[in-house]
Amino acid sequence: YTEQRGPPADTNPDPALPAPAALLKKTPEPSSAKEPPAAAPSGDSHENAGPEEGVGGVLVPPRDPDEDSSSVQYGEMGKPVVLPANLSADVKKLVDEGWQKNAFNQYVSDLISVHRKLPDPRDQWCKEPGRYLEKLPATSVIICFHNEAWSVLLRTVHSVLDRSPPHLLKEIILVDDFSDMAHTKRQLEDYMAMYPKVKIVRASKREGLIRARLLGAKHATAPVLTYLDSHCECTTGWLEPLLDRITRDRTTVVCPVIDSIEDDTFEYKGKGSYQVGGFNWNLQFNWHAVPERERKKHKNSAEPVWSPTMAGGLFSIDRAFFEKLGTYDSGFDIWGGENLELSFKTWMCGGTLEIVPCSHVGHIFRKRSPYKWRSGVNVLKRNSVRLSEVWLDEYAKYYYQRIGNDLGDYGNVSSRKELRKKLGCKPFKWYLDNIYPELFIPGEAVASGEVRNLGLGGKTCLDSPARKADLHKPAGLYPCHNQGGNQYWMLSKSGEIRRDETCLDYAGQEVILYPCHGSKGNQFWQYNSDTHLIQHGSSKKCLAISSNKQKLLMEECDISNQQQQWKFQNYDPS
Ligand code: LR7
Ligand code: MN
Repeated sequence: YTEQRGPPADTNPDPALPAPAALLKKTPEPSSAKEPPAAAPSGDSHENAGPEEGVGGVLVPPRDPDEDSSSVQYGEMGKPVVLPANLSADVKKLVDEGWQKNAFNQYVSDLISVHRKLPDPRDQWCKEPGRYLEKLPATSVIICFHNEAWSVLLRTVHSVLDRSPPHLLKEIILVDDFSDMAHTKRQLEDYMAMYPKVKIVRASKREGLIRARLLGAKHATAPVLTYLDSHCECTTGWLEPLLDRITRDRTTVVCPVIDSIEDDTFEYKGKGSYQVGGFNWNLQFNWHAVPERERKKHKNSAEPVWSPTMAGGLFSIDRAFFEKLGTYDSGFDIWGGENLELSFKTWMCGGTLEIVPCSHVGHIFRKRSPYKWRSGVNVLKRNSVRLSEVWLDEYAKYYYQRIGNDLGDYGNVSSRKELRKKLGCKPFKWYLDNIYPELFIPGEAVASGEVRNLGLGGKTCLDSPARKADLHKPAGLYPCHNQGGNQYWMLSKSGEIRRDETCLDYAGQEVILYPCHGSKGNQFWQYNSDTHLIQHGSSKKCLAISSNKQKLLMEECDISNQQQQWKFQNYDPS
């Protein structure tokens, strides 16, 4: 990209370049003449003012040298906006504050038009005439937010207004989940007054996104509900393919392909390929390649594919079917688990969950959650226990093992169990066998739980965070804590030492975690419960701990060396 070209910030800024503030004030492609500017009116609190303050021509706007500088538009066609490295102290402060409040670069978002154009990531197949049914139902788009940045919220709303055929968009329902940012109050009302399709619903206390979504559904009047996070951008043609699937079968729940909007540059990264949803036994959602058995069903890769789970934030569902499924469990608090609940019951209670590759919506992926949760309660765990109690049958124990079998207070789930019975939903085993056969079942493991070293006092356990970012990093050691989590390992029948989808892997350097490949080799370990040695298949070396208990080692095997001796929890080779 050429955006970073241009003079460094502090050397003779080009006077012809418009200041960001000037850009903010013009609306590049107004859909209505009376449209107000995207930027907050000046005089409002800091968080809305963005680059209006302290800019003074210091910031060098990213620019294409061939372009007339008066028409520079940040982030158009989804291009990244890169701030110069040497910002003035004032601007840097604004940038930092934006990150602090939102966990994304709000300053950059404020520079970008709320109507910016995006690339069209669709396959040609999607655009063929007659691809979609002529008569489609309208939808209510429900967007819940808690303290969303002004420009980001507006861009979400405008991308829906600008890129949905008017007759298919009944209304947009903005559910304010008790935000306290200044712009979420009167200013939002005033702005949206220009758009009769936009309705604002306010929660009277912090509900969390699950109950906020239910509140939105209560106000919705269209036959189809479409949910979006409050930091999305819809691309051309996003809606028709979703509605088409639901019209053909009212029990189909559909998700767009979720493209990424970068948290720092706001670059729109349209994915050429896409993945389907899964989960692990910590009940965390994850993405997978489209399995072979699914791939084989389709002639064209743009056809909708079955997905075991959904990410949660972006989907359309027939309202009556959603109600039949008992919507969401309103006992779920703040965030998390509701996506798996809806996924499981969709499949188990007669529906189908699909990813529709012709529909692309961007989402800002953040590295941390910027808002407050609840203090003192592990909200996610509570939600996940409710989910397990109602839907997981005999498989719930695998999750419980991960949380040290401490279920905590998860409230009452009897009405949810009642609902499942009333609907006559299939068992979770059916779901695993038929919809998600890729998932490794811990019950099929030879051992599961901690892997304790018997040397140096016998208090050291094999430990690894095993998060995505830690893949390929050395596996570690830590005092045994008996809480499951990062010390929960499984020895598979085929000799893998697994943490869900990742396996202990030794290629001659360090012992690392690597996605399980199922073909033994560097991931093949032999455990002898008499000698307590863990011997690596290909190198024949044995796993050991260093004398300072800090490092995993691979050594020549020596039965008499306690630092090579391990005990697998729940070892049962039968
Ligand atoms: O208390 C709250 N009240 C809210 O209204 C907390 C959050 N919210 C809003 C928030 O403003 C946002 O619009 O709820 C939405 C989701 O919150 P995020 O964006 O902080 O969460 P996320 O994108 O990390 O979370 C994903 O998982 C969640 C589990 O509960 C939800 O299902 C989110 O909708 C979901 N997001 C997506 O599916 C987008 C793709 C991410 C992936 C993979
Ligand atoms: Mn989100």
